[in-house]
Amino acid sequence: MKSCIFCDIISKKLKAQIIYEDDEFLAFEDTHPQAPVHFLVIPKAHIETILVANEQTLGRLLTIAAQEAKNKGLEADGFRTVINCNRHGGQTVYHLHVHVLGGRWFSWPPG
Ligand code: DGP
Repeated sequence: MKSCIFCDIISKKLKAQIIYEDDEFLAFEDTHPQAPVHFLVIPKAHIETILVANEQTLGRLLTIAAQEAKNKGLEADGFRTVINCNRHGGQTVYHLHVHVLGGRWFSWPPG
């Protein structure tokens, strides 16, 4: 497998501000925040894109995303979850991740 930034975060080779961790999932602050709150939720298994993720993984990712959004106080005003996929989706890190963004208003449709 090619080197993967998020696998390095999972193995603690690379430092990150971790906000949630269990045996199979991790959530941490994004280093290039696009909103006052911006964190990522990832599976510890190296799954490249949403296209090859199973139902259980996707369910857990979104459940943890919502749980940590609530912990960040985003429940009342709301927040946005994003999964970028491949080139047109703007994916830059090929390890499946859910972005959770909050603390400001987001336009629709996205750019
Ligand atoms: P995407 O474009 O959907 O593949 O988003 C990748 C995100 O990963 C982007 O918002 C920036 C974030 N990111 C990239 N490298 C690092 C890193 O080393 N640490 C952390 N915490 N986030 C990173």
